[in-house]
Amino acid sequence: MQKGFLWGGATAANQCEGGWQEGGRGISVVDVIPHGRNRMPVMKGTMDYRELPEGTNYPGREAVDMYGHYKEDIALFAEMGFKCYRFSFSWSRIFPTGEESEPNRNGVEFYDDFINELLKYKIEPVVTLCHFDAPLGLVEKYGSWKNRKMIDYFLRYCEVVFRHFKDRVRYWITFNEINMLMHLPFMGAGIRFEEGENELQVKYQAAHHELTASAMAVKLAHEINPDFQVGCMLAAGSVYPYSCNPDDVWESMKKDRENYFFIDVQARGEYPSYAKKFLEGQGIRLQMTEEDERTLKEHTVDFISLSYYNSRCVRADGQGEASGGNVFASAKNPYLECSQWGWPIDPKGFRITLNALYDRYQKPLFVVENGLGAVDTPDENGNINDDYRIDYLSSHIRAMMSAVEEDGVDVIGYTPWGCVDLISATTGEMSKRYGFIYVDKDDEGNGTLKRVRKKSFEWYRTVIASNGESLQS
Ligand code: BGP
Repeated sequence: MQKGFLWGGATAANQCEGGWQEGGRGISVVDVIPHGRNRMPVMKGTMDYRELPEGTNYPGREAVDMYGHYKEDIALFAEMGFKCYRFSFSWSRIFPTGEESEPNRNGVEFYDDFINELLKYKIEPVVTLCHFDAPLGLVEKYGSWKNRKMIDYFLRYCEVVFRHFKDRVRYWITFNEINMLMHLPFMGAGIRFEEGENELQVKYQAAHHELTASAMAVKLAHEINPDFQVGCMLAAGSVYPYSCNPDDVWESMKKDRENYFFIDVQARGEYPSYAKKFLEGQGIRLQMTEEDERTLKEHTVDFISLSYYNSRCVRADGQGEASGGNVFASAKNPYLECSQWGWPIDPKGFRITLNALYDRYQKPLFVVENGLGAVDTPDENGNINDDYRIDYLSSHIRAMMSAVEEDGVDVIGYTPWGCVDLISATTGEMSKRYGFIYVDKDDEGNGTLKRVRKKSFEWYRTVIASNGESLQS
């Protein structure tokens, strides 16, 4: 890979930080998302978290307590040779209710120390501003991103952190997996539906608010420091037609566009014509000012970041077996094996996805999530021999390198997801692990939180040291 390629790892506050009531932090959306069968309805916004029974387990509240372990975790990242580390700020740690005029000093100091610790090891911070969390205060009072007021609160928060970290953070990502808003609106954007509400209308209006806020953040970032690099973030994974039947091909194009829509706006600066027609056809009228349109046009992102876990597949007739995958429903692809959680494993699909995104946008790509969620069982000596994870990551890194070296795609970095074990976003489980570092904690929340290097830890250290050349297990 090219010199300076950003090898690293990725996490997010909502799934690893914990410390939900430490240092004056306010309550966040993630603190009210339960483990268990109510998780999906709450994340979808169809069940009100205030109706959850007593005794509910909220795994995000403690998570893996990176709040109390960050020095140890960062030292382990440094030992693997990380060049960068992608993580997110917890918005409600900085603005507890979202509405304060001044930030919470304790919260800012926490990230000060955190970032200084990274810089001590020459690890480049890559900060996601909003990764599945929003202050619950803004959800309660304004309905979160349904409401245009959110833009102002978000920018107030951006301004504080852009100025404060002006000389220490260069890479920023506005909204994690912005397209998740369509699938898990409460988790993705704090949106709950009222009876009788037109859900599609609400979601696209909220999307417009996020898209506008993102463009305004790009503008502000560049004013504060012209060297800032600001990216958008897509839950990516190309959609294959199930067959060469033109109906399947057409369906796959439509499905891809549901996701591309967001990046088309953030990277090309305007609503694409297919989206305008779609919204019109659905009877959706967005409140959008001319000023919004100008902002979108003039402040597109510097790079496109993405998560890739699996490709998707679609049949126009809706028949056949369904498949799992990173949130979106998909048809089962008979050519692919699946993970223990039923997510297809498709390294070639990674190469295809990278090519498709680069063809479409011609902007640098940053792979900020990729990985295999699997059960890890320590052996009698406490070792974790996660060869399955090494296989998955090796094949995906190989595919990414082919995209770069053979196809000419510009990829600037690679940060596998959950480099230290953390809470799964979709299931709330601890047992769905992604890390190079094992954390002793189970699905019920029991465990010492002790960190243990897995076999993949040493493997990844070698990958980074060899700049991707040494991939075999
Ligand atoms: C992405 C999210 C991450 C992460 C990952 C893996 O959608 O950005 O937050 O959780 O998926 O998903 P899961 O945790 O459900 O296995």
